[in-house]
Amino acid sequence: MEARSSYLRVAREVSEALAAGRPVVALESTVIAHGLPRPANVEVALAMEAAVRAEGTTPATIALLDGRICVGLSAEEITRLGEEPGVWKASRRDLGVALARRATAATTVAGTLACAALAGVRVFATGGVGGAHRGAATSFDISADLPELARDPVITVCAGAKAILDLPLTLEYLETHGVPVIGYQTDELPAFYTLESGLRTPHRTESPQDVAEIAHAQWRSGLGGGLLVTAPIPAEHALPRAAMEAAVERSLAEAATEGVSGPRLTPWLLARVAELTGGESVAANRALLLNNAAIAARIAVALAAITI
Ligand code: PSU
Ligand code: MN
Repeated sequence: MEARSSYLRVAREVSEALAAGRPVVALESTVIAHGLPRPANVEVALAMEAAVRAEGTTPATIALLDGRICVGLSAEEITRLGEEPGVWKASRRDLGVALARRATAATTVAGTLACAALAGVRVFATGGVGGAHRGAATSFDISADLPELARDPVITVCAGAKAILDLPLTLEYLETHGVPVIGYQTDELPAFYTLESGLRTPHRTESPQDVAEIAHAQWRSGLGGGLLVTAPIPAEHALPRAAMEAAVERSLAEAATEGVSGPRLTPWLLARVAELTGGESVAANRALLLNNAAIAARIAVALAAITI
């Protein structure tokens, strides 16, 4: 195993699993600190870890604590991220600053991918990835999640991206940067709370085994880079598209009026959409996160079986 810097703390359970070639699934922490309301956030984070374990896999929730990149957190540390005031939202650009300042930082998809890759974790479960915002053609507001998906050899399992974004532009960007977007048992790109987006994914898969074979081919051939698997929310938890679109339109208009932009924009829109759709959206968010955790765990099991 390559030498690890003193900035990286890999939990014993995780490092033992990695050394033995056993499956590990990375989990992000921005969803705990900024993506879900309290107290659901900590409960959902712990439930995601349990969903990963239920598939015979080791969870590695990732965050920056006390000047170190922590891969694998205790329940107390997860609770700290969910409850401590002033937790940073760390994308790739923020990681070095947060380490030097010893900030408590939750990692976004981009931040988590970068840290997972450092630790050698190959599979990651999240809710929705960031993307090109509506108006990105002039604002240039494109999440750092997208280039990071292209950069690291990690499979990311998500429920697509939220309709707060420009989804066609997001797919274009991923194509340009060479990220395979693979629909999980569907041809349609899911839009987080809703099953349908009206957009097709370029590829489709039926099984975790198939995803593992694709990743293995991409990596062992030397091509490298990441893969994005898009799994729709379980149908019984999906929200109706028209109601979602109305909430999204209203939130976007309010954000523009209030001049919200930059890293604040995504959490602001997420919170506003959650308010407008009531508690329903939190229940749906929980359901898709647990679904993605279980799918990622099955992919990790299949990948471990191939790479042994
Ligand atoms: N989308 C969601 N829930 C989230 C996020 C996005 O539905 O919690 C978070 C993720 O951590 C993602 C980040 O990586 O927001 C993207 O932020 P930005 O658009 O500022 O890059
Ligand atoms: Mn942005």
